[in-house]
Amino acid sequence: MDVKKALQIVKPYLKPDRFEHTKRVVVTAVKLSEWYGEDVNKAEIAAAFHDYAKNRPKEYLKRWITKEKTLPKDLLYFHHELWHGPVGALLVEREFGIADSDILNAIRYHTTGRISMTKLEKIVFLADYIEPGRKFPGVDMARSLAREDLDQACQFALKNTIQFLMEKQQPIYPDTFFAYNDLTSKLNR
Ligand code: DGI
Ligand code: FE
Ligand code: FE
Repeated sequence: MDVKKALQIVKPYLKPDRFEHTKRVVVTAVKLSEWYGEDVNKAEIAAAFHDYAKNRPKEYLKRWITKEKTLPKDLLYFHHELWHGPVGALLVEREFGIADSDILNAIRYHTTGRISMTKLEKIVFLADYIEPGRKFPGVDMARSLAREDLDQACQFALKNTIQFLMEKQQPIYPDTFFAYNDLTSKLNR
């Protein structure tokens, strides 16, 4: 599939600003792929679909997680923001026949991260975090690290998110800690 087709598919499912965000994530993911030697088409497709399920009703996402054997039930005990990645990956696989597991995992884990992320997973995770429309404390640091080192940039983004959630007394999904710990021990070796 080419990226134009992917964007054409997702457009009707997304609110206008979400679609604009998606296009910026595509552009950012392409840039990161060129810098870090990832397959540009894979990055474009994963980025185009990463928020495919974002604007579905909470109850709809919950129903998928409850019914579908392959989706982790513990998601239901955490913030509903975490549901659109795993459900999105499942829908994209079923509805459009996208079979590349790396692309599906990049969609699935784009919010939380996880242990042993692939280059593509890191690129989509980071592109989502630093796309030019993002404005929050730390985003400029993340952007500058993104030019230097993919792992350092992802580790910083994870740390910043963990700190942000802790400040708000929010629970943190274990995969986010696994991702942070994994990159941190790699970087300290
Ligand atoms: O879908 P987007 O808005 O583009 O971005 P996203 O999929 O990264 O969603 C990010 C939101 O998820 C952000 O506001 C933080 C929130 N969140 C809630 N619990 C967790 C979490 N993010 C992570 N990484 N881990 C959590 O446990
Ligand atoms: Fe998202
Ligand atoms: Fe996003």
